[in-house]
Amino acid sequence: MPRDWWKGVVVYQVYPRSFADSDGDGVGDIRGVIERLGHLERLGVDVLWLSPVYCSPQDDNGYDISDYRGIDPLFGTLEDVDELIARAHDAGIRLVMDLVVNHTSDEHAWFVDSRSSRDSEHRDWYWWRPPRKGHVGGEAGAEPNNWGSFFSGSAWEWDEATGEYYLHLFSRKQPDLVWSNPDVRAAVYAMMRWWLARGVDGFRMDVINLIDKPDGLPDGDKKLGDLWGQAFPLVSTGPRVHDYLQEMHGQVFADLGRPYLTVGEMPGVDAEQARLFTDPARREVDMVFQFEHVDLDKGPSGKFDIVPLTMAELRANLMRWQVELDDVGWNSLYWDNHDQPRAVSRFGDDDPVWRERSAKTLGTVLHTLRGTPYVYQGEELGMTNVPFSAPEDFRDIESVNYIREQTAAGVPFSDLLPGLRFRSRDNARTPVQWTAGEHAGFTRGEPWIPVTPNHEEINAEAQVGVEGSVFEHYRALVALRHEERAVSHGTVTPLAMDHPDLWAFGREHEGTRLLVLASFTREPVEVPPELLEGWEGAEAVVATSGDAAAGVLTHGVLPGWESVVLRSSGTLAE
Ligand code: TEU
Repeated sequence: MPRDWWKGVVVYQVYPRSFADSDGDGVGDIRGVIERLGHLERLGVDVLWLSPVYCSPQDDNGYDISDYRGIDPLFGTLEDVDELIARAHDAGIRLVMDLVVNHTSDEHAWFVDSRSSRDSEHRDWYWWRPPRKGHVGGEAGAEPNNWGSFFSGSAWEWDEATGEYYLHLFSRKQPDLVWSNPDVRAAVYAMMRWWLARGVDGFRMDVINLIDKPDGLPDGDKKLGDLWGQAFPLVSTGPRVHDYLQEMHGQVFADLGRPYLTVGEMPGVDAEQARLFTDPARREVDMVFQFEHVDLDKGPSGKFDIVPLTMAELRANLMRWQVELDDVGWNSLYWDNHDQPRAVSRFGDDDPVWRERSAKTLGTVLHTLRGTPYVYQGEELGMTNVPFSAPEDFRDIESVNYIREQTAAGVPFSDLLPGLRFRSRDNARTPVQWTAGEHAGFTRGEPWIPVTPNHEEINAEAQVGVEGSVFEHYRALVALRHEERAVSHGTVTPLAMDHPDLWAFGREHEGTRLLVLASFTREPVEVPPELLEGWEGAEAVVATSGDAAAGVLTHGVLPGWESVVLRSSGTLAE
């Protein structure tokens, strides 16, 4: 097995709370994942990334961990995880766990000890700071700096008992760890080795580029209208992140002696940084999740401020990443995950007439690019955003806090709704739609968040094994990556980059050439004739429909929102 085995694979993300509920308590669980492993096998994916199942007060749905070596009873037991690892391995699927070590829960034993007194053993494992000079702790403006939290409000929480503030970039129940403390790092590495010894095959590292905080914790810039200073530019990708990841590699992975995968979640990372993080010679991580393409539609007032995005802008961004990482480094490819809106509603067209075609076409593009594709649960079914309408519809701490903060500042909820509908993380968190039946077959109880009403049309039962379905298209794309080295290892040539509706590129490897053509509009697209020169006798290896393949090969026209992948040993048009 080559060291870079992950170049030829597809990863499937399970958000366990919303995947499948085996015990009827309305929350998905590990046994639910075990019971539905056949779905992943059928799709053909190679790796399962499991979002957190560790012990947690669930303030941020498990991204607030109170015991890294324990499993939350909500999700099951350690034995269930052992069984999941074994069953996944039997099915030829590797298991990657989430690693959330920028912060712990405030209920983690380390933090409980840390806050117990100023000279506790773990005091300097967290960021404790006195009030700002001349201010009284706990009063407005006394925070050590002006940083805002990602989840609204100050990033500092006053602790009356010990008379200091602690830092939390996320919720107040997610205190940040001090990575410059070698004891913190040693404890994290020991925990990682413990999981690897249990059989897991790697880690997805949550906000791993935020672990290095700047010396002196300076105030952040405040733009007009900002309630708090911007912490993000100051904490994103500090220089020591590279040192820490190299140290981690040496302490955790260097002597593992078996295949593994590491992916660093890195908001704000640019392509140049990503090359450094993923250059195999530097031994940091195998790939990163970059955020540029999922931030393009973000307006100046933050994530719920939505600006229109054209295909051309999206394409320009992702193709630039393809080019910049073509000789050194490696891309992760994703349209959505548990933090992002549903891909078909955001980048495709979720009108019932176009939904399936555009979901399939998004799949075609992502799965034929160079990099490792990630499928987020339900994406392979073309699941959509949710028609939220009232404040009570939201569960996610980010949305709930935002609604509370904005309405308290006098903004009517109706003004917030469009942004929330478009981008609330809850869009991705409604239950996976297994059947057209009650609660979409997710639970026999009451789901923790209602299923999306369209589960009657969009569900696995209606798609698995059904020709032409989104699921079967994704299955074909996964198989193509396994079989066709031009997909997994080929070079990429962006084509027709000025076309407003056609996303086109070539792939090439050892004499095999592929041409990917994808329409991002409802109207038929005439493929520029020069693109098709030399492709007359080509084979359509994957297409969203027979019509799409025939349309391109016989008339040079791609029907609306359709896509094809052509294979030939002919010459790629320049
Ligand atoms: O997300 C980090 C992150 O930067 C954002 O995607 C975040 O979801 C938010 O939208 C910022 O506006 C990771 C996890 O994926 C997320 O679920 C956690 O809430 C977060 O870290 C904290 O652990």
